[in-house]
Amino acid sequence: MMKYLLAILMVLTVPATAHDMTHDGIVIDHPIMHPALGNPTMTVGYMRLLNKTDHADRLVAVRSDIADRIEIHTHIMDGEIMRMRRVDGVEVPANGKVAFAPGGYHLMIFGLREKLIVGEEIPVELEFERAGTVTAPFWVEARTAPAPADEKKHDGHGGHH
Ligand SMILES: [Cu+2]
Repeated sequence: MMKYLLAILMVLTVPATAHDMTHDGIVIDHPIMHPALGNPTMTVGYMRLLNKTDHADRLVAVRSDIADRIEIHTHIMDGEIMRMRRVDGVEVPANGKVAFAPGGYHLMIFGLREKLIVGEEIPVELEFERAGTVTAPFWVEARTAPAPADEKKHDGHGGHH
């Protein structure tokens, strides 16, 4: 019951327009996370970041009450093999954009504290160097593509190859 009420409150506090959010010229477009797959304590999140200002900005940290920690990852090619690597931040160029999408940048969510249900919205704090901290609702969406093989390699303890 409590969870039901919280869900209603969250819906009421989210702008009813489009599924994006603007903060000091930074647009967080279509932020989503997927239900866990395999390992129930970890999952991935994606979004697009648009910078409508004349100054480059940088996403430097991501947090949510839903998880112990959220890391920013990218993929790199190691010879023929695609590997994940944690990065300290991601630059969003002035008047530019950066996509977090399968095969590229993604949010790696570790230590999930509850099961994610499709349709829920999870508040996530994104910290930018210039724009500061903004809380964006990440929609829990079903996976539309098979999970990347590398996601399954994450062991949930930060072990990275
Ligand atoms: Cu990763």
